[in-house]
Amino acid sequence: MSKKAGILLYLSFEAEGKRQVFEQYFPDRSIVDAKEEADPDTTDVEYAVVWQPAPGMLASVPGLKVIFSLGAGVDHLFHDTGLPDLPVVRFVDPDLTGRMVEYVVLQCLMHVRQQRHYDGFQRKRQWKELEQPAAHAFRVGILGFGHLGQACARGLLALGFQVNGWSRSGRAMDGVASFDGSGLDDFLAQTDILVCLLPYTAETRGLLNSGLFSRLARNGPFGAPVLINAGRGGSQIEDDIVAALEDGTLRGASLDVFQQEPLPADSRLWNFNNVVITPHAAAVSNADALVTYVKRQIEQFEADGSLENIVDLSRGY
Ligand code: NDP
Ligand code: OXD
Repeated sequence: MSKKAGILLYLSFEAEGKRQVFEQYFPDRSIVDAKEEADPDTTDVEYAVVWQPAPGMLASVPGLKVIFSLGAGVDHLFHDTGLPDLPVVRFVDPDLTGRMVEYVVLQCLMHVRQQRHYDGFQRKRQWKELEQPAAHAFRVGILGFGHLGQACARGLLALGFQVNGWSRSGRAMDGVASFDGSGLDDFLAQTDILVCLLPYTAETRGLLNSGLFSRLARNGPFGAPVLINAGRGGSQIEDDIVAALEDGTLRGASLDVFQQEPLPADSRLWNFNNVVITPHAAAVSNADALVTYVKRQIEQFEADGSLENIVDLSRGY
């Protein structure tokens, strides 16, 4: 079998057999693991699949043509100031999208159905019922109304939630009130549950702060609003979240992403019963789904030069 152009992998985390999956799907291409190999031979490499690549590593691959991000987000690439001027393709796939919908719907229901309170009662063997508003009484505001935000909106609408979406361009969807970048205040004033699915860019850095929390609705079923962030930790100010939970500005939170990951053991966020913490696990990239996606894109690229889901590097997402 004649060898086709090779693929370079660089995954900053424990890759759990991803290399083997690539080798299985691409028997006719060399797979070079630049994280694991001391002196990787990249002479025939034209594609790279990466998560947090070492700065300068991609620029050192002479024949590189396309960079694939292991995830939907691409901020992990930008600490490499020498990133070569090549197309960057991000991971957009029904498997990952479905996982994010599961996470967001679950977290909305956890708060709406007051699950953490019931968990507390159960631990104390207490038979106690709380007043329970229905899903349709809650306004879920989704910050970042792109691929994932819109999919989550569909899941929430199916359960009866009211849904508002905020995006730079004011993306529209049937059954959803849309707000553009300039409509943030109106959007927040109508939000009982704030779901952040924003990419991390210069504009979204630190957006989830005290000032923003104080502009959320306080006339919803529970009075105080809830924050759910599965976008990026750099968009949140954790000291402000702690303060807002302590003074009641926020009723609760579900956080999957953090300013520093892993979340340090001494973070005060661990202390709150009404904060659901997960380890950046809302929507992992499944190996088979990822490799199938990369394979399809490479075949298409080699056939006609086209690629899907190319990142606009000037916007940062
Ligand atoms: P998209 O690019 O499809 O959507 C991004 C959305 O954010 C768009 O609606 C965009 O507006 C909006 N946006 C970006 N910047 C601004 C801004 N400054 N002001 C207002 N709106 C803005 O991305 P995805 O939906 O696929 O993914 C979103 C993010 O989710 C990823 O970047 C990643 O950080 C995170 N993620 C987290 C995972 C996890 O496991 N926790 C897993 C996967 C992704 P417009 O539509 O106008 O362009
Ligand atoms: C992603 C992620 O961006 O897992 O896909 O965070």
